[in-house]
Amino acid sequence: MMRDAEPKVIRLQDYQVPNFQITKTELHFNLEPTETLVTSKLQFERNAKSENKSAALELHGQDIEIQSLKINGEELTDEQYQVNPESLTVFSVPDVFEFECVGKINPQENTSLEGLYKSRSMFCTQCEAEGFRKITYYLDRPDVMSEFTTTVEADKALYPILLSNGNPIEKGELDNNRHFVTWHDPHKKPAYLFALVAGDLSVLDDTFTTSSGRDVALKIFVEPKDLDKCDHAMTSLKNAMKWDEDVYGREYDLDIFMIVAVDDFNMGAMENKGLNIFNTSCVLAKAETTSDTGFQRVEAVVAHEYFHNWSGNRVTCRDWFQLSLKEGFTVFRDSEFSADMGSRTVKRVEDANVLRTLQFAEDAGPMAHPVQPPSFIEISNFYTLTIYEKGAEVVRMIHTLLGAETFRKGSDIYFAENDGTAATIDDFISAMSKASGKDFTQFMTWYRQAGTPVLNVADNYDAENQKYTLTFTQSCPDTPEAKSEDKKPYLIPVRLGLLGESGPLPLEISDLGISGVTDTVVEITESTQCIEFSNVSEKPVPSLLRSLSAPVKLQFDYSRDQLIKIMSNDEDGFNRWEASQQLCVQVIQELMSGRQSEQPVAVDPNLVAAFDRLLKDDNLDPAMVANMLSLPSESYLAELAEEIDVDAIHQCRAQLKKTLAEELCESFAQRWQKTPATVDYKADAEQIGLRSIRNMCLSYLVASGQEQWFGVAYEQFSSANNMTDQFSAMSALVHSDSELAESYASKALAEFYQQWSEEALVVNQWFGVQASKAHPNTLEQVKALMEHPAFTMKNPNKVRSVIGAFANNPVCFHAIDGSGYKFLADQIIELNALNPQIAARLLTPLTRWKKQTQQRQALMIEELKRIQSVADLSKDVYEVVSKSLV
Ligand code: B3K
Ligand code: ZN
Repeated sequence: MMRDAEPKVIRLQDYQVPNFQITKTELHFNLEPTETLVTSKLQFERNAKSENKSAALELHGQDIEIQSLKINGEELTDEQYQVNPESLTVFSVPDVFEFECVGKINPQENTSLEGLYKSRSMFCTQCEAEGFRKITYYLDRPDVMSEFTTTVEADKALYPILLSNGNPIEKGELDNNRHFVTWHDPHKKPAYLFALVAGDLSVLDDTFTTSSGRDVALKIFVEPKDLDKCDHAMTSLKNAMKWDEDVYGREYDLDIFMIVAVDDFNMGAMENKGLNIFNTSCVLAKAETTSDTGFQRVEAVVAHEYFHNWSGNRVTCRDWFQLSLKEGFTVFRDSEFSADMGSRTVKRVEDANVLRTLQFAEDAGPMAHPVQPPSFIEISNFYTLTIYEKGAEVVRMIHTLLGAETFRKGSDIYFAENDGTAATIDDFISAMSKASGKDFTQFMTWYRQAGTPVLNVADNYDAENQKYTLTFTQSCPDTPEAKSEDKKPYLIPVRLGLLGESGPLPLEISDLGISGVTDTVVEITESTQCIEFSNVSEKPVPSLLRSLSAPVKLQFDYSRDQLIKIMSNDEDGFNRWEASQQLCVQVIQELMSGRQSEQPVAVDPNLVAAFDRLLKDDNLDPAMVANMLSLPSESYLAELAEEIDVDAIHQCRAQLKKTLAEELCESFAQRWQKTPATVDYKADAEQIGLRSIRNMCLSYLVASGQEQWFGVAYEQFSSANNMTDQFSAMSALVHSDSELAESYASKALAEFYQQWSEEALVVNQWFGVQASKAHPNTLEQVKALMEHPAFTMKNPNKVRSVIGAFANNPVCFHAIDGSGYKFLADQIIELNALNPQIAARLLTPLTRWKKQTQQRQALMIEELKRIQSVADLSKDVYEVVSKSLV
């Protein structure tokens, strides 16, 4: 971690093919917590594609104590090689040779959770992106693909289960109560997909028969206490396997597929070939302990990792600049899978919320980067919302432009042409282009430019000639890599329709040969472009960017009447939700200006009436009603603001909620009453919808401040048979700003901990709700929670649920005395030494100072500088902090 010089910038334009390939990789692990011996035998040959025919052998490696180095069985002398902190160079090597290394590593002390480490009592690995080099010296780059054979040897009583990629081919007993298992993976793979697990684990077994009739053994390994929480993950896995066959024609390709759940994990999960390793939070689910969102997350992540078997493993990435090739595509795949398993519109709303609050904010912040970044210092910092979520939106746009059938043809071509290779984003686009005959030259802007495009739309109705014109103007703000004026226009697919008095109007766009439909996609390619509709018999309300057909910020000057019209009449469910959000945004912004000019305004009665109609509408999907009643989040409102006033946002949003609650108390109560409570829990779309509307009503009723509802919420909290209902009730009480609610909330919190103290994931939820409370005491509370016996800085889930939740609690984090910033900076400095990836990730809220008020900016910058001055700053934190101070 120590550096004298500034860390090196790695650039896409400098890419060179590897000088060597490793045809076979044979590994032997002698597992001991503090002294694991790793023996590797690697079959090297010079890469025919490399121009440097006499290149020295340069291997990646870090924190490995070398015991022995051999080439073709001959021990190397000190003069023949050189070791640096991050590499090993052997000066002269033949064209084909065997390299053998015995190295010693210390998994117990590896708190970075990268490479081989211990999570509680088990050994596990995380190699993506560059963790394999902490295990043994290697060409740790994704375009070096090798056939792996791995022997794992360990104490038999402590580690009865020994796993690696592929199929088990040999096992046996050894002296000293040790045993071993040898695994062979027939598929060539890059080192980042290597995995090893050893522990005392229980297993849930099942099988899946592929469409061609092969039986695949499915195994989910967990700690024995969690065996009752694996069924949902198993069902999700089987659904995902079937879906990938049906929708993409992709079959699984090994005889065994394993998932292992571990407690200490930096991310959600990892798609290692045949041996996925998961954060427990993304595998375990049970009605009593897991909320509906938890169930949905398990389903999505299990599917995501499974889908990587094709989009990521069979076809991998040539280099890390191509990361979105596998991640964007796979997120698109998992999102379509979830849409097919549940409600498509609800899933789109959820994805749009994440994109527009979190990804748009990233795109506007100091770490903004294109979906294909041109450079990085630490690749771990680029597992971002832009690579994943925006990358998925870019693939979705291709799907929208081509249509499902042609898109599938393109994906078939992509897999056929690139199977078994390390590919690029251009290879993907070329396959889509072959399938469709479409020229993607302009489309590539989505991969090469950072920033969220703004699409401004104005309309004009010419009643005499029955012509309606929409004028689209696009621009993209400055981002670190380019100025707005130097950016090229995007190809923006805009799905749209026109609403008339009594329903959708037929669309006639003669320039584009469109006629007779009520919904279409137009391609905006110019900086300014007009679309002319003919035979429009009345002035319509345009419904634009339906289903969020492009990841842009749409600006159209809607009147409230128009929004209400879209909200109740649009054919597109997504835009009905979007109109409700915009209406709320307008009303909250109006409250904020009133507050600023000290001339308080009342909540627009039109909004109240629209919400009342929603509550009484029994024809709409309850889940959608709940989404439409859900006010835009504080972070979304902050994203929309030019200058962020966290207190005004919080107070005006709360004021709107309270007003709605008071004025519509009756309607909320009725809807709550008539929505059936859960009897026999299922995590299906129907039940999830009912729970969400019921709990949404309850949260308004509690927000009304009437004590009777505190009692009702407490009663639901105590009697609920599932975590969704239990947690929603507690959460409503905790977040109430009424003093009367406090005693109910603290009673619930105490009982909740009592009940769930043995369930780590539930305790994390308990941490999170307390750290998210908008209250002057929250920071003190957070500090106390960090002293709680269940808290440890070494577990990323705990860190996220206490420190992460606090840093994303706008009012408390941005406390005007700077205490929130100072607190976060202190934690980052501590985490920098323990787990650099988590430290860098947690730093994000502090880097977003540009839109804060001047006073806050100064305080935030001061803390960033304090972090920057720390000796031994990891590359991860260095990159984020230095980019945010530019
Ligand atoms: N590919 C992994 C992410 C690994 C992150 C490494 N820092 C999980 C996923 O996207 O499926
Ligand atoms: Zn992924």
